[in-house]
Amino acid sequence: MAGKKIDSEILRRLGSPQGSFISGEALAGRLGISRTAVWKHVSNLKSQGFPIEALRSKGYRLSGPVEPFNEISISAGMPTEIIGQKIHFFKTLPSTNERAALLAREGEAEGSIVICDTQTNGRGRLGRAWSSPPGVNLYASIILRPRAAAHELQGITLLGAVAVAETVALFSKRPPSVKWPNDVLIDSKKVAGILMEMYTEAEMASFVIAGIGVNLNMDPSLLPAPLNQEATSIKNAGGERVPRADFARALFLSLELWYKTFLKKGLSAIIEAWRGYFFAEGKPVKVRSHDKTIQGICLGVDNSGALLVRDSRGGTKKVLSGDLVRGA
Ligand code: BT5
Repeated sequence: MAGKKIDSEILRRLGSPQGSFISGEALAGRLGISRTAVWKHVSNLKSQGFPIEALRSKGYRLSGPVEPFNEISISAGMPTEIIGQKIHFFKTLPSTNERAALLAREGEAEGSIVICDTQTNGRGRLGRAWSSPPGVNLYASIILRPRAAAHELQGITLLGAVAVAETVALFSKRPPSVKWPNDVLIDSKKVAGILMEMYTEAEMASFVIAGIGVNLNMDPSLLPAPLNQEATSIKNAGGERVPRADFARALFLSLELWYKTFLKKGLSAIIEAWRGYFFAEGKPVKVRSHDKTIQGICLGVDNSGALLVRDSRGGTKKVLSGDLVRGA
């Protein structure tokens, strides 16, 4: 039996009847594998966030529900009007942003979501990778079609960050913060990243792909160094196991409300909310932008979402894109 098949067979057997223990020996016998192999599979499932309790004298049992994660569980009771009228769910994709852009080019309506369990080529900015293990996190891309000129959408990444931070705050024991331009942190570690990709036609936006990755139940120690020290998940930061479909629905609602605010009032309303989560205003920072590093005191962001930094000579630098490093 292949690894994944064994995992789902273990979950199935632990799930019926709910709550009763089944010994490692019995599981091994039924699956035709060794007890050590059972233990390894169970450890792996636990690290993915499945609620499995292990007692030496009794064996293993499920200590909570294993929620289904698919288009049906996500769309059940979806409280939105624009986002999520159509959900394209996949077990595996190279990248949800890539698939959403393909669909948008073919005319897919605004609000459609591409979401998957795991990505094989999840993307960050500037060709960086986004680690996307199965069974634990959220990887989604939403197609937006704002009628706006490209320059008006410069700071739209902050819209994604506000919606993600607001949703993380609902599910997390620890408060989230935002790091300019596209990170959400818990306890100074990255819990989510946003990749807004704009496609233009004659200076106008033809569509925007809002790509969002949130670490919900992932055990960051499974990531390679140094990422295992820099990343966290809501569960890892002392939280409960997060039901992925519930989180997804809450996120899409928040995104829709902020998107409507943006369409009505512009970016300044988004920036005001974003500031409430920003930790670096008034603090010394280092910003890497292209091949330059700028150091100084962070003055916050301007109305277009650009970062303002006062350098040692008292001049103010405006940074349109880059990476903020805390504690310069
Ligand atoms: C981002 O880029 O933070 C944007 C990430 C967007 C991911 C979503 S998932 C759904 C959608 N489909 C995609 O293909 N992408 C989007 P950036 O600021 O460039 O940060 C990338 C850096 O974050 C990497 O170089 C790593 O250092 C770190 N990183 C990678 N995977 C991570 C993870 N799972 N958790 C925390 N940090 C991670």
